[in-house]
Order: sequence, then structure tokens, then C-alpha cells
Amino acid sequence: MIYKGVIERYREFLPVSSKTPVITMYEGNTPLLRAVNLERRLGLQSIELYLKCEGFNPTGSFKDRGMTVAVSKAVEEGAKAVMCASTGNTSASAAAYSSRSGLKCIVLIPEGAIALGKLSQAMIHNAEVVAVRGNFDTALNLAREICEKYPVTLVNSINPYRIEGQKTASFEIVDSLGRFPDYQFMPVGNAGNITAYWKGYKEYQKVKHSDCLPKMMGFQASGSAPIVLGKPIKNPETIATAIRIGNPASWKKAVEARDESGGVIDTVTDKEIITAYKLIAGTEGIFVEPASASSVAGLLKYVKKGYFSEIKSKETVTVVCILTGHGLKDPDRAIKSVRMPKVVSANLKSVLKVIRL
Ligand code: AN7
Repeated sequence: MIYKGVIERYREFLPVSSKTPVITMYEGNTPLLRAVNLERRLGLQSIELYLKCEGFNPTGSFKDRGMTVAVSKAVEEGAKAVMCASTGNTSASAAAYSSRSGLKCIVLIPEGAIALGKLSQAMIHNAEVVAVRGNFDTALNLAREICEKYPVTLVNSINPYRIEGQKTASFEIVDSLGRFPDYQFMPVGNAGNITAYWKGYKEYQKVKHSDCLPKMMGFQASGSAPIVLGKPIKNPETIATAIRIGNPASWKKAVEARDESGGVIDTVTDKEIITAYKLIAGTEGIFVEPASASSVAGLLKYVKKGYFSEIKSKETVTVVCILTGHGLKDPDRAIKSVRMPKVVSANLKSVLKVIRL
């Protein structure tokens, strides 16, 4: 059967009917790749590591899973316009699905704080892009207020349809592995995604009659870690602009996911994020954006801490790291993280001198 996106594939688990006009770009069905090179790097024989490559979605991030449901439902319910505040990926996805559906799309972004790739996506898809002099949290408050007062549908993850769509990623992981993973490492920003995965795993557990659920291991950037600190942060900072969020909307649900699963929500530093970012690209050939690398950064931190040291030598555990967004979203960061190309004269001798064959 030809793949037709997450709504068709997981229809019975989603709030859609035969009357719902499905706005899709065949999102989802992303690769779950075994990361043998990273496994070697971690130095633990007992970990089977997989990477869920969500950057391979149509607009380059996991947001498309939720956006297909949110925009389809907005059209079904007769909306004329949708709106979101965004650190970039939500706005890119909202703009793309809106242009496909004919809805007007308005996005509020924190001025100067979103990666260029994401900004270019929102703009080329004809969204009304407004840069707010403030951070994401301020922009989200404004978007909420506007959507309460005017006939505009909010498509941030406060919109329950977003969470419903995003939970399909956990179904895919179970379907690909043929079992539930033991641990899932992932970034946490506004905390919608950890909420969605946990909801998905719990729903699938009932269907699959499994007694195993993964521990949810969420990671915030250390300068933007309100959940870890237990209080909102007024001026969050991190190079991982996607998760530069000081007051996550799904805070309570994220804490529930952590506690019900026996997992953790912890921090990784920008330095740890960049190390993991380069390691994923350099050892597995997958280019992710910095925020996404916080999942692997978290895994490296926990391996180093000895978190997995109690695993008996014959046992193996299955770990999935969620790589939420594509590296091309933020090419500036890649360029800043590596050495620039050497410039040489246009002759064989000069080129050979540099490439050292
Ligand atoms: C690549 O686009 O919040 O914890 O406005 O773009 O569900 O917020 C993006 C978040 C992780 C965090 N990785 O997910 C937005 C936005 C990437 C992201 C997250 C985001 P949530």
C-alpha cells in the first residue's frame, strides 16, 4: 500500500472522521536507524541504539505530524486563519500546511532568535510573519490572547490535535522495533513532544498488550531549563534556539511523563550539545539541528555518569534518541562549529598538498 501520511496510517487512534479533509504531505514514516558507530563510541556493548530521524519530515521537523492533524481539523471546523508563536519549526510547518489548505497563517517569532532556514520557510509559504521584541514565551502569550479574542485557531501544541498527531511517532517506533524501547532520550522545549510520545506509548501499550514502556529521558539546555530548576526562566539562553523556552506550555504533562515512566528531565550544556551535534553528523551521517542533538548529548552524559552500569553483561537495552529537526534549518551553526574550507590555487599540486591522499 502506498504510504499516505500519519492520519491515514493511524486513523483509528486519531480524532478524525470520514468527513475530515486530510491536509497531508505524507509526513511521518521516518527512518529509525541503528547507530552502530555511536554505540561503539559509547563503549557499552549492552546498548542497542536507534535514531528516530524526524528531520526527514516534509518541512524538516517532527512538527509536521501534529500540524497535519491540527490544520485538517481547522479546515473541518471552518477556520479561516491559524496562528502560532514559534522558535521556528512550528511556524515553518504551520506555514507549509496552511498554504496547502488555503488557510491564512500568522506567526509570531522572537525577533532575531530563530534560525534562518526556519524563517525562510515561513516566509516562502506566505505566512504573515511578525517578529516580536521579546522571547518565545512573550510571543506565545500574545498568540494565546489573540486567538481567544479573534476568530483565529491557535496551532501551538496547546491545541490538543497537535499532540494527537505527534503521538504517532511512538507508534512508528514500536512498529519498527517490533517491541517497546527501554529508554527514550529527547529534547524538551515547550514540552509538547514528550507529552505526545508518552501518550502514544501508553495508548499503544493497551493495543499491543505489552507490559513494557520506555523511560522518558528529557533534556533541556542548561540556560533554558525551567522544568529542571522548578521555576520559569525570564531570559532563557542557549545556542539551541528551538528549545530556548522559559515557561513550557506542557510543563505539568512533561513532569507526569517523567514520573510515570521512571525517567528524568535534566540539563545538557551548550558545549555538550555541540559535541553531540558534531558526533552525530561525523559518525552516523545525519545532520541535525542543535536542539535535536540534546537527546544524544543527554545519552552521553548519562553513560558517563554510569547510569547504565548496572546492566548485566549479557543483557541489552534498547535506547532510542529522537532527532527532532534537520541540520539545514540552521546552517549558520554548522559553519560556526567547523573549520572553514582551505582556499588554494587552481592547480593539481596545491589541491594535492591539502587533501593528503
Ligand atoms: C528541533 O517550533 O517550540 O518540547 O515553536 O523545534 O515539543 O517544544 C520547537 C521545539 C525540539 C522541543 N526539537 O519540542 C517551535 C518549538 C526541535 C524543536 C523541540 C523543538 P517541544
